[in-house]
Amino acid sequence: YYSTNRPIGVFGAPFNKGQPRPGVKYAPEALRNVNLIKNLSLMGHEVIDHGDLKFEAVPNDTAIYNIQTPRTIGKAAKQISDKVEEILRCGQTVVTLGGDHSMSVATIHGHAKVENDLAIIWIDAHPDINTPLTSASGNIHGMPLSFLTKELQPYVPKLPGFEWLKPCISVKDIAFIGVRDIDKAERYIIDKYNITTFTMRDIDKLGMECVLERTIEAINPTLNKKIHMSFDIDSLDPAFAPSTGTPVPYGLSLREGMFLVEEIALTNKVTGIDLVEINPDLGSQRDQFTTISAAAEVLYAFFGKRTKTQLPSDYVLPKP
Ligand code: NNH
Ligand code: MN
Ligand code: MN
Ligand code: MN
Repeated sequence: YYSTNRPIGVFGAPFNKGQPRPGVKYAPEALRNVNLIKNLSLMGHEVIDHGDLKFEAVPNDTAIYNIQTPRTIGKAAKQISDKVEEILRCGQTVVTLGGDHSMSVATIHGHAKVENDLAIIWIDAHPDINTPLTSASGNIHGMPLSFLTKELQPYVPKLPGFEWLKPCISVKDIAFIGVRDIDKAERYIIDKYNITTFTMRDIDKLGMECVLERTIEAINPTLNKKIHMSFDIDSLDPAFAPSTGTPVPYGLSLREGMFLVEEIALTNKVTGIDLVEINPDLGSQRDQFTTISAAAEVLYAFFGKRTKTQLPSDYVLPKP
């Protein structure tokens, strides 16, 4: 489990303009309502709650390349990037509660400003590496990694609102885990740059422990880099996370997801975490509860619930 002595800095990024379903902005509130912050502290960590950011629409934000509100998204992303940078500069491990996955363009950017050599573990049904020119949907939540990777810049047009963004990672630093819905251009990019990818089939075949060993071997073999863990709730099977915008069948079981993050935590290298795409507006009340609980449990697993029992230093085993 996570056992560095860094405090945990949590903030909410209720951002929803990277895709068309507005309810994803209620996820930070829903996670707070299940006492996420208090439960993390109960695991023995120092937790600092930095509250939720507020975002504003930029007026006259005209569409470009099928992207509906580029300036509004770019402005929010700048706020998120600055917040991540600020929290890391306080020496805290930053946990960003999304929001849709477009926010990771910002969290990784802010993280890379502080840790200039960063490895990215992208746990998702989707690889989110479309460019504005290849995306069929125009939804930026399917594009963040194309904006961030140096190698792809010849193919990525500069969007209005994103002038501040500097590509800061390499395709060599990314690993995809749990992917099972890959668009044409994404397939091409993954093959062309040989991006480390573990599909559901690879997980079945190798087992999760081996998948993570190979991930570290590929992107951080000497563990000299800090790790950014971006967890899209749609990596989980819809049975465990039905309330998400683009559920994809045949995904990770909840226990597989928890084991994966427990193993990642053991590296003691993670300084940034995203938890994204939880949409408390979608599905039945039961679906919503299932999804929010699953998201919280994934985070608790990372931070040591069920592997670490809090024991007072003066504990005495009672004698009869
Ligand atoms: N690949 C699709 C797109 O570009 C879907 C992306 N949706 C996600 N990504 N939820 O994680 O729009
Ligand atoms: Mn995603
Ligand atoms: Mn996804
Ligand atoms: Mn092994």
